[in-house]
Amino acid sequence: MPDNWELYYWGPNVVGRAEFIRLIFEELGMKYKEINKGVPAVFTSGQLEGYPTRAPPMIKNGEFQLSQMPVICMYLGKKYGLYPDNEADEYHAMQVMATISDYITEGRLCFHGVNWQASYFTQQEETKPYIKHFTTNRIPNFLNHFETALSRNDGGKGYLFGTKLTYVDLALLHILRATESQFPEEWNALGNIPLLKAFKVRISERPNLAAYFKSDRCSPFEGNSMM
Ligand SMILES: N[C@@H](CCC(=O)N[C@@H](CS)C(=O)NCC(=O)O)C(=O)O
Repeated sequence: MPDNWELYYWGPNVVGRAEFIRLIFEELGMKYKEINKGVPAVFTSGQLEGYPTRAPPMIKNGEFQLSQMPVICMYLGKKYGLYPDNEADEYHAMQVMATISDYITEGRLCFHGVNWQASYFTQQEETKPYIKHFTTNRIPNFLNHFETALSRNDGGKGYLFGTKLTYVDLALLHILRATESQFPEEWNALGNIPLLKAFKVRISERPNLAAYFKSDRCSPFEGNSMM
């Protein structure tokens, strides 16, 4: 039976954590159906059948459903060949994926420093120092680390691991696009991440991804949070 994936999120027009998963399906040229359950309460209340999911994104194929974005990416990467080919790279890829998850969590937190669940627009003034701290200290800290990780494979001219694209390259692409979009001044001022900047251009130009970015399936970043 062919795989028939559904992607559950806040909506097809919301970029967020679902985008990591969309990039995998798009790169693979796989069809997927977006299901908008509207509010996370649908997940926490246990209204969904099948294995419990606390918060979106979630993927579903037949009886099988899975949440936690980094785990979904690893699962799809392994299943469809976007995966490192040796054990050391396999676990280093998981390490980078976990660090990417830390980065977006910190990035989101700084826009919601007063109330994690309330809209940014209710805490715009109070969050200014948190955002400043993130852009001044944390963006360079994380991106310098990713620059170093990339440089360790083939001088940083190809992929993070080995000689082919993996799920973690796509995740790295997403956070670089998000960072440039949300913090253009800081992004442009970052002079010490040349490999990451070239990587972002190079991976974005892959035919399926380039077509996706031009399509109406790809929504713009909202501009009021990390992504
Ligand atoms: N660690 C989880 C975080 C999931 C998460 O925070 N989902 C957001 C949307 S991007 C949400 O709806 N959260 C509701 C909640 O946590 O109650 C992941 O990476 O998937």
